[in-house]
Amino acid sequence: MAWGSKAKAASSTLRSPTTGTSKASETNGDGNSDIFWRHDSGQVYIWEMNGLGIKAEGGVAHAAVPNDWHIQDIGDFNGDGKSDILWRHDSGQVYTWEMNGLGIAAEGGVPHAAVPSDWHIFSPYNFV
Ligand SMILES: [Ca+2]
Ligand SMILES: [Ca+2]
Repeated sequence: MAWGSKAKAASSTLRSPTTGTSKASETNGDGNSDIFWRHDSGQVYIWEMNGLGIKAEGGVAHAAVPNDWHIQDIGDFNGDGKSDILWRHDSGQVYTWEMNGLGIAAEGGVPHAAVPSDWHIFSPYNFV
């Protein structure tokens, strides 16, 4: 699947990469947290963990994500027990990846106007 059209427009203003990041998540539903890596180039990679060992690993089959998109947080947005990725663009756009193991089951922009940068996501919680 291709990154959203607005993300493609943003890639034309790609900034120099700064630092890579990683976050723990639960992408395959086995109850063990997994490690979600992001390279300075924008590539993303997952380690499916089993204690101290890596059960499986691989790059997410997706184009590199420009550095003006940031991993804002991780939550289970579709309630399938697997963590999903919450992206936010410098413009305020919000985008999600619904993960399934090393792959993306679905992705898309949250149908809402861009949220100005002076609004900050505290964390995804299950309010209802
Ligand atoms: Ca897992
Ligand atoms: Ca999920």
